[in-house]
Amino acid sequence: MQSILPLPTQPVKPGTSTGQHFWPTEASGNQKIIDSYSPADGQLIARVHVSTRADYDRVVETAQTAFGQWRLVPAPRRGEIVRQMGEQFRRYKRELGTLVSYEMGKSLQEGLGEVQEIIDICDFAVGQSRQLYGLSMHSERPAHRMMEQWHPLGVVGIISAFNFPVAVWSWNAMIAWVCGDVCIWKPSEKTPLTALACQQIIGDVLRNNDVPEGVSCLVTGGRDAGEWLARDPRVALVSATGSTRMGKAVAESVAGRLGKSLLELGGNNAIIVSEHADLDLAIPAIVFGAVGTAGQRCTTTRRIIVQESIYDDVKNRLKSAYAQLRIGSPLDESFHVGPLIDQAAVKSYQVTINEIRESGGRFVVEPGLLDGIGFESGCYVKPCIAEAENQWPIVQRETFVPILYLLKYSTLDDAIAQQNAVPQGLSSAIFTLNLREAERFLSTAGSDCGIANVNIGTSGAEIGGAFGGEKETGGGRESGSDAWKAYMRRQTNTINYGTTMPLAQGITFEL
Ligand code: UN1
Repeated sequence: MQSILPLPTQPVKPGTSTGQHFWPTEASGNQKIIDSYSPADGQLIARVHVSTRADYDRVVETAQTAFGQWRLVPAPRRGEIVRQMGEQFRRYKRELGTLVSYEMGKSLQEGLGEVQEIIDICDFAVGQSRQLYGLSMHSERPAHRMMEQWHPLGVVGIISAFNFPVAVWSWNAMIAWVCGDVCIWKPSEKTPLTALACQQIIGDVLRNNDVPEGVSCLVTGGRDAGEWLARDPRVALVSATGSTRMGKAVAESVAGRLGKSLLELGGNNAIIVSEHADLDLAIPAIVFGAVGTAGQRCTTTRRIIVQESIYDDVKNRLKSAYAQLRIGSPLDESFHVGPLIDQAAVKSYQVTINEIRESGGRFVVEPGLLDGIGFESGCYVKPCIAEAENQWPIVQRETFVPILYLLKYSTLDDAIAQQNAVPQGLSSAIFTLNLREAERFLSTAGSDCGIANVNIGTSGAEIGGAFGGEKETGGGRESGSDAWKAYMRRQTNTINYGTTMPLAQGITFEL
């Protein structure tokens, strides 16, 4: 396939996204470069400089200086700037969505959907900018007033994953900005070009509004750059999305300096399909949840837990639905499923398939690699379904590929127990038309996940809700609801407007 976008021929550099754009990196011969290949066609689409430690330090210093000014800008005015960014993303939706699809490999529909999430969070953040509410309390002392205020934290580090290369940044950055923070983004080294594109898209807005250099920064690289952020006491909050392994490393480093972290890690999401389910709703939801983004969402449906009386029926319907899946270039809208991100992901698909067979799993829909014309990148695999058991180690792990496990249950208690009996706790769903079952699933004795849905699937969460999960998913919440509080510090204020100095708890202290 020919490149569909005007792509830079020289390596592009990270830095800050306002006036000067990019830091002049030392022109040393040993400057490291990230090569970004498209999994769609295997083409090299960009060469991006890896930030050096010196680049990183300059970025943090600039961000710190910018914070001193940005925090003084009234929040609704910061919201107005975010509103203008939303307009820019509306303008460039097609281009950015296409680039997301090309660099990451998700279908064009989903690439455009991802940009839509950016637009939505911009709108949300604009409203939020006028609603950074603190409470007021009644003091126990006469002529005293108590209240709380929310102040910005400072520098926020955002570590994002390849699977949502731009949306997850925006959930963090747009909210952090209206809160008065400044952001340093370290995108996945697998998708650096989409991150640079976002910096370019908002650059005009920042310049036109005289936003100080350093409010929006980018550092590129792999594990090293992530560790710099995690260990750096100048970075008040590190928001990290990715694997549980990465999240544990970040959490330990940040906790070691008593910093704040916000973690969005692995999921092992299940859908319970009751005998009271409307299968015309359930089947498409399961299939989209399992094969959308080629199984590379943290909300991907990985397990379905089916009531035994309808097990064969569900199995057969899924088989015929999977038989209709069309796999091919993500940029061609007639295909449902695109490639995996890279050859390493294909390897983990193959290793997982072997382990399923060794554990005694039986494939209802067979796995396989695709080759030949259109599949030259070697990243295209067949979504598959295996009958398995929940306690198998392979089922307990999150593998970021389109493999769906089919499990069976007899009672709802058993189904909920299986659903919860994994280390992760991100997203979950039940399909039932029975009110008692639905309410039980949502009750304290129901799903233990951060997201629990009724009659919709596990993926495709809207930005208005708080997004995140429990247990090994990390406990963080991003985007909607009151997730903004994670980006601010709470200050309790007590003001004495009287003429005496009463102490709390009735203590007297006479001089
Ligand atoms: C992720 O996979 O990291 O709910 C985020 C969804 C999307 C976000 C997924 N809105 O599938």
